[in-house]
Amino acid sequence: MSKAEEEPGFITLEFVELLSDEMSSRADKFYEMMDKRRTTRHFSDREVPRKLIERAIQTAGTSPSGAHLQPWTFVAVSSPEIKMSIREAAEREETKTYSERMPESWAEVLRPLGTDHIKEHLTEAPWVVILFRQSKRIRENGEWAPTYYSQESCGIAAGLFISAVHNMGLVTLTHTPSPMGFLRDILQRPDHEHAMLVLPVGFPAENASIPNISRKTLEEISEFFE
Ligand code: IYR
Repeated sequence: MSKAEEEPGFITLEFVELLSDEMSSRADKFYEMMDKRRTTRHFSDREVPRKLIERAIQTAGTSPSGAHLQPWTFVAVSSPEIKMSIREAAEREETKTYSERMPESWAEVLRPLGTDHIKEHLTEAPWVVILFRQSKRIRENGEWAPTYYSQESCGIAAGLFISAVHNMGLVTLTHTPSPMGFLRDILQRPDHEHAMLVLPVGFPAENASIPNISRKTLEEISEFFE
């Protein structure tokens, strides 16, 4: 009997070691695939089967989380009426953000990305997925208790969602209308759930454009101590 099997609540990790060539080749291929991911604001209205969205959400649900509380709810919307309500509310907030709330230090870094208060992607994309972060949970005795590292946990889950969408040949955009309290009302989520990210998912529009920007190099983003 292995050590793990003697401990109640534990099982043995199933780990299949890869040959070192296979490890390198998978590392290269995954990086090259992910490096082709680009964020676009221009979506086609072409339909995407619900099964693909379910798979992306399931993949996001494999994320590690604080105390394994999995403090996330993914709300997937394809209803044109609900997408329109979200767009109208987002554009109302974003109009104020761009015209009144945004300091020049923020506007200057957004300019190269070509963003504005018009959020066509919220009605054009066939699916709009909203990630809600759960800041609290109910204990078995009915009392409320906090969740832990829910921002970090949901951030990691969002990264896995974005990777899954890219890997299945679709595009998504990380949209953060601000403030985004209206999403709780429209989507009827409880008070302890906080909208964190809006992710339209679909095919890119024909001739979708992207900013001509590049990524930092390995040297710029890392430091090694050996
Ligand atoms: N929430 C606004 C503004 C915005 C902010 C950042 I930081 C971006 O990277 C892009 C946009 C919007 O969604 O337009």
